[in-house]
Amino acid sequence: MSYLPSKLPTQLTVGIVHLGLGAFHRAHQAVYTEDAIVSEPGNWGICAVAMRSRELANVMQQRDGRYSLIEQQSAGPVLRELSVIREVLCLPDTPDAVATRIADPDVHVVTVTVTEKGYCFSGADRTLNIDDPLIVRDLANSTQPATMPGILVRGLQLRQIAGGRGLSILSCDNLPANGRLLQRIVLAYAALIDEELVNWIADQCRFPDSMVDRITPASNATTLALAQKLLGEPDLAAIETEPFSQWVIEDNFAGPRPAWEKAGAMLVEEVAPFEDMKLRMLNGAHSLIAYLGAVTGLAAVRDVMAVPAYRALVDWHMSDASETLEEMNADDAARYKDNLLARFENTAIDHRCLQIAMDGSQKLPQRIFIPAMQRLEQGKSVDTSALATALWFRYIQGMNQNGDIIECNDPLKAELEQIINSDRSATERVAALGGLPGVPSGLFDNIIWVEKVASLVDGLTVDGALRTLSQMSAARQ
Ligand code: CS2
Repeated sequence: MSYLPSKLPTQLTVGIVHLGLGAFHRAHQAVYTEDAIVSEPGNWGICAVAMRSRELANVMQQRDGRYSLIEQQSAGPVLRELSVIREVLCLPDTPDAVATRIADPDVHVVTVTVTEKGYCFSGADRTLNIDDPLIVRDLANSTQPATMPGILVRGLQLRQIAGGRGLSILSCDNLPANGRLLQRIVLAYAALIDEELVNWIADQCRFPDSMVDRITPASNATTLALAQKLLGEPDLAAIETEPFSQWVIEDNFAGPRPAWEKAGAMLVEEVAPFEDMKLRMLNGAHSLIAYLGAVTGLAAVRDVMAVPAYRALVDWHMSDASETLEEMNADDAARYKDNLLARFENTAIDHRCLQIAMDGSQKLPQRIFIPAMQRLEQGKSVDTSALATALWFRYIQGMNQNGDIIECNDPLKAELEQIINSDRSATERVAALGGLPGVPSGLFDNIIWVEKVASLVDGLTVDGALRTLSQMSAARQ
């Protein structure tokens, strides 16, 4: 059957607030929550908050939170109707309603997907960036916040004032130790508001780490046409995703939570090994593919994977990345890698390179730079990571090798362009990237790394990606 209606009851009150109503939340945590309620009933309806997009909030409100999820299975697409989202709010329109919901005694869990830059951190130690103009604005107007840290702290403040119980606040973004990061950011923000609140949050709330995984491209006209065909009516909120899904959660909650383990999530003591595996192998390879596609004019991940030399590069990169994972044995790594290659090759998934390429300054440290540093320390080759970095450099330059313009999308765009478009040598410009906030300067102080990246930038500029790669592969030890 290619249409599966939702099995949830009509009556379901809100027990979770989710910040960041993107496609990823609707393809991942919402599905686990809906399935968990089917296995073990409970009032775990979701209040989903759009952090910026009024358009999406409107579409979802008109459908009372219902939406279609198309799973691109090998036997063909299957459309599921999801109804676990019971309330949709738009933060810029109703910050008071969002804060009140976070303070609601029936709410026990807040989940967060706001992407890396939504955490407003800076520095190698990733603490709250109090100079971020959005944070400055929120602090000046703390009852009407627009940022994730701002709204969380406002909601927690109302909760504390009402004498409520602590909350479990679960980061679901692709960042290492994401729970601890979120806790650090929230406590630092709260410290600028009220010292008592800091103690209450530290004492009463929990911030579990979690690793999330499901490849979910942004919806496009093809998604909506397919949804209409399978559903028999239009659904502007429809999204599509791959069959694979994984969620590993630190078992560290302040109070009740849905029985996510009944829906396939793993509750564990320590998430770090799973996070490193996924960030370095899947996301690292994704960024490599994204910049390769952007620079060579290939639109989607599947198009890059269809070029044998590029597929071999992705394979090579993941093998190297897996060697930095101390807790993973070679057989498991090889299996995981083969699985990822197959997922990237899924021709039913139109995952745009430019979507993944965005915000590289926030993504590459954990995906590429830190593992590369580890390999350098062990005297191992860093060719594939250096190539990913050189491709990123070419992406920022703003033109692909066919002469088409690429629009660099990054919160540090101005700083990046200033470095990369200056008239210094390639080596000097690559070295200067180490001065950017969040980029490990140790790596960019390393002359082996800097010269390798700079020579690959020259190779890409003069010879293009295929020739540069074939020279790099020929020299592979
Ligand atoms: C991607 C991720 O856009 C990106 O940066 O690498 O969104 C990736 O698709 C997910 O992490 C897969 O779970």
